[in-house]
Amino acid sequence: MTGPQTSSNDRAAQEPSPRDHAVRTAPQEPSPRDHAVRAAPQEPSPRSHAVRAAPRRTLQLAPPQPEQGGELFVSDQPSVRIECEGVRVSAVIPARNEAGNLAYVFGRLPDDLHELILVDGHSTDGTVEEARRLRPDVKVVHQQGHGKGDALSEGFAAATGEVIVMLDADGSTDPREIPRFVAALCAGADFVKGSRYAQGGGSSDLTPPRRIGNSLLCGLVNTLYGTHYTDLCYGYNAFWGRCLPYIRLDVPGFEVETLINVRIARAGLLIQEVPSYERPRLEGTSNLKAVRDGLQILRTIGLERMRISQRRGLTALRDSNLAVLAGLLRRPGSR
Ligand SMILES: Nc1nc2c(ncn2[C@@H]2O[C@H](COP(=O)(O)OP(=O)(O)O)[C@@H](O)[C@H]2O)c(=O)[nH]1
Ligand SMILES: [Mg+2]
Repeated sequence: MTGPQTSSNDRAAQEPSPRDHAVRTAPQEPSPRDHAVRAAPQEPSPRSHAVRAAPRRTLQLAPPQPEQGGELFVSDQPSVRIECEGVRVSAVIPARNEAGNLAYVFGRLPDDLHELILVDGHSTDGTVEEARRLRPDVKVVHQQGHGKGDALSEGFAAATGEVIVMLDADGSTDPREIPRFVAALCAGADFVKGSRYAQGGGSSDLTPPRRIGNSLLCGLVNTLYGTHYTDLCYGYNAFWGRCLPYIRLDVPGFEVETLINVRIARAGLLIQEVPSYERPRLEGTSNLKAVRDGLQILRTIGLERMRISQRRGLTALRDSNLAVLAGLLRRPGSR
């Protein structure tokens, strides 16, 4: 937990600008095998064209080793390491009454993590105490608002690593997959998205209604934004901290992953899917209600689309006003 501190608050406060694009290193095109998802930006810039035309290169990722069937675990397994030199990785874990699951989750974290941030959502089961008992170095953020989206927003703001990994506290997302996510970032991706549908991924947690809902919503986002996502509503992702200004989280609940995926795609960043295996939560019950939260996700997709259209309209209006003004200014000189 050492090294220079970069404030994510500062980063999040910045508005994305063309300069942000210009300063980042040109990402490499991943191979189709690695499920690269290239978003077609809605308002392409010269920069995003340049990125898309980058030469292809195969990303060297650790081969997926899914453990099928949701069987339990193990803290006596050999430890894993991220091994991406000079890159500090912050793990952000939202938790609401997950005390019984933390030993499993924390026990599987890579040894060389820069920091572990647990965002507590007003838990009443001793989650915070258990987290501190297991990992005295854990950074606890006491969430002010409510919901997973709000928790992630507060957790991202507290992160000081160059890379942020978001995963769940219920044991469904395996922390031992973190090196796979970080390797894809270090190989050139801007944003790495876990996918249960990519080859080598899977889920023993998805119920039929959730599977259908996820697939319909994913299809809708792909149609609207020209993406090729294979999974949408999954909470295991990793990204460079410099992507935060593009994400600008402003939703409280489970619609958060969808919003992140839409905004990252709109920004024209290089998105890489990696396979991930989701197990059923170990203890406790899910906070998600399939119908309520499914409808909220649908609403979020619609609102985001409207927001983009309004912005486009305002840009067009501004451009036409500027053209009129330029015409008026030219007249005296042209006489
Ligand atoms: N801090 C915080 N964490 C939450 C909240 N709601 C859900 N979570 C966490 O988000 C993760 C995913 O939530 P979960 O209930 O398992 O939803 P599911 O995986 O979609 O069934 C878990 O680690 C939860 O503890 C919340 O309001 N605040
Ligand atoms: Mg869960």
